[in-house]
Amino acid sequence: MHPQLTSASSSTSSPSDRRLSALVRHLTGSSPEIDSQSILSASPTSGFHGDSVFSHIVRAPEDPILGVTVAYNKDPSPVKLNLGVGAYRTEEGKPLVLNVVRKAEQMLVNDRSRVKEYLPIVGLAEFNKLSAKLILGAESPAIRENRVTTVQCLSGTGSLRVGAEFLAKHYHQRTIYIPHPTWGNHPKVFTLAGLSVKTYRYYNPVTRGLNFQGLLEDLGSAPSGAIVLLHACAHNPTGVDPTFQQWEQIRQLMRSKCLLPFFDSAYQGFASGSLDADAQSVRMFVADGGECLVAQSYAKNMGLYGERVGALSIVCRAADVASKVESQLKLVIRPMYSNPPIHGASIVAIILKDRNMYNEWTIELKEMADRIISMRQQLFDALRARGTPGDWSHIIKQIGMFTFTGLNKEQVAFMTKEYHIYMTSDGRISMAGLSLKTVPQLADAIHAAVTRVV
Ligand code: PGU
Repeated sequence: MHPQLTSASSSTSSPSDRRLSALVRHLTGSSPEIDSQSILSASPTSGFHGDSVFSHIVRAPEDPILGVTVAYNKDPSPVKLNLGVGAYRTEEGKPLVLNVVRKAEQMLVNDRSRVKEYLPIVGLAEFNKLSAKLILGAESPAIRENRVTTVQCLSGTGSLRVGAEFLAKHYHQRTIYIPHPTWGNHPKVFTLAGLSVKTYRYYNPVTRGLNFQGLLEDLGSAPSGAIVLLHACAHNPTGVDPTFQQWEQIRQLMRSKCLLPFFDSAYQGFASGSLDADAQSVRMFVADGGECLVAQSYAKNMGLYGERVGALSIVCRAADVASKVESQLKLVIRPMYSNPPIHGASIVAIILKDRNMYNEWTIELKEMADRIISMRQQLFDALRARGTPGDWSHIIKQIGMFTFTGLNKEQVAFMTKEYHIYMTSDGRISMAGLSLKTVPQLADAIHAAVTRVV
């Protein structure tokens, strides 16, 4: 042993003190050698005075949506059914990788010229261009006039977060109005980005439809310039969207008050089966020449959930503004995750740029949307056949991935306990997780819940 270490082993110091002082001497260069065995053998509790420095930390609750899958995975029942997370399942209850995505991946693998270099901070240029075209329309004057900046982000969530951080840094109004209710992650994303979150009325639980009057009143009394989050289509969790005429009224009101629209487009193509129809709300706001932000996700419409592919577009009034905005977006992204991943964005670019691949995609997308729509009818018919008390017509009226059933927390807990059906506690069910085989099980469970649990 090194003489210094030996001399440190006085009878007054404990073994852990000796290890600590040896480590200090080693790190400060005063001891070129060290008894590494004694450092490595230091157990977490033996040396540093007992408790973990993290022992005060309290266990956080599971996420209200993703936590449903955690609970589902723990259930050993063979009949369990997960209608919590908004993720598409086939008639056989399996996750789906689109054929066109498999093809694109094969092309990527076969192309030996492809490398794994870092992408630029803003991501894959081709992907960004095509994404803007997809949401704003091929003929969009805003794109033609170079007034749009698009950056590749980590799916819809990442796009919202980057947009929010940019606004918190550079926009004069820090208040964002989000619909009530909304996707559970919205308030967290915006608050952590530094915005102050307020809500506007959106849903009427009595009609199970839009509270249009409440929405107009709340946006009408928002301070001038406030940011407003709008679900581009297939509102989550309610499945209730404004009509075309109502969108037009919302647009006029927002423009008259200089409210800044921030669209969350997580379901383009899923509401109606048509990519263009589902982008109408966004295009309406861009057509008037005004400014807006759009967060796009390819999780649902291309089934690229875990690849985390999305884009943030900021539509500006002038090309030079858009280019300065982009320079600042880079400063937001660089310290956050440096630059985005290459694989998923390459898949999307291959599909969007080739006419045949694109057409194939739209067919597969329409099949998914149609299957969801048919599940609505199946569930509605099954409840009617059982004479389940209540008016269930909202199941066929609502659109997109979810039905906001109106079931309360206790009824949801009952269905999970007695029928092994998993859903979020607000009564939202993912219609994409249902199949012909599981509709009767869900209808039985709903019937039992509304007749036995008040
Ligand atoms: N915006 C809305 C309105 C969403 O519903 C979702 C996903 C996202 C953004 C984020 O999607 P990305 O995966 O980041 O692209 N909501 C689903 C998925 C589960 C979750 O909560 O993330 C849901 O079940 O509500």
